[in-house]
Amino acid sequence: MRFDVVTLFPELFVPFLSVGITRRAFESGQVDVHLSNPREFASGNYRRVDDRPFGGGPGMVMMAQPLEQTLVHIRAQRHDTAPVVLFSPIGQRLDHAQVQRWSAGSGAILLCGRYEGIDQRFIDTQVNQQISLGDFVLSGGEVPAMALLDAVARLQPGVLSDADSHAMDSFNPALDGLLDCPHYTRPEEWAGQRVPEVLLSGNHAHIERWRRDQRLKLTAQYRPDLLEKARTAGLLTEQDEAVLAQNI
Ligand code: 9D3
Repeated sequence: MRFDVVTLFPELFVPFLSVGITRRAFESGQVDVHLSNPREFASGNYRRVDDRPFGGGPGMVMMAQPLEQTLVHIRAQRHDTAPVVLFSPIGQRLDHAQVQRWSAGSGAILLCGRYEGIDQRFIDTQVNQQISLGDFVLSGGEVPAMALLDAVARLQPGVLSDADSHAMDSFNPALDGLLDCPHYTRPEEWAGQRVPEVLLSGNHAHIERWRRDQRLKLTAQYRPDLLEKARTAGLLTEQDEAVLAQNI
């Protein structure tokens, strides 16, 4: 798959693409990321990419022309009709289901906004979808674009050391949409706190039941909305309900 990122700050992506478990996916081209800077496609001696808003008001607006020229350049390289995704606070919030769809697709053109926004005429004619990271204000779309690329890259086959360990992620349908259980590693006692004995027992049935119980309790405590979803979807057993009833 190929992702073209349109950003005024391509240098932000360079360290991101070269570290961690996702590095191999990016460096091998399994997730092929190309960076384009609209400033290179802006006209005039000053290569302006932003201007003052018509009608007045604070901040600057990204101009349509440099963005359009950037798209022309990208479209000439990609022989497809990849969708243009704008990261924007008004977009639909990114979730695991969306990430799974992107990770099974052939890529997209990811547009990172800066300043107060982008000329609406460009959005109306060129943008297919808007994605938000949540209801808080960032200074641009670069961090959301990296979030999407990171989430997509780690779902690629062979990226995680244990080929199936993302089957164990919170939000993965394989865990019935419950939060993940707590994890422990050596030493068995740290700062006066022991690891739960069941995890040292070697009894895998007990361990799995304990982990399921922890997932249920954590989800009830932190994300009752997710628990209700799992219940409505018929994913909770009588034993699950009994565990939940014990600890209210
Ligand atoms: C004063 C109105 N602001 C909207 C809340 C203007 C504005 C603020 C921040 C316009 C753009 C931005 C930059 N944000 C993003 O580009 C962005 C974003 C975000 O701020 N929050 C969550 N997800 C995203 S995706 C892109």
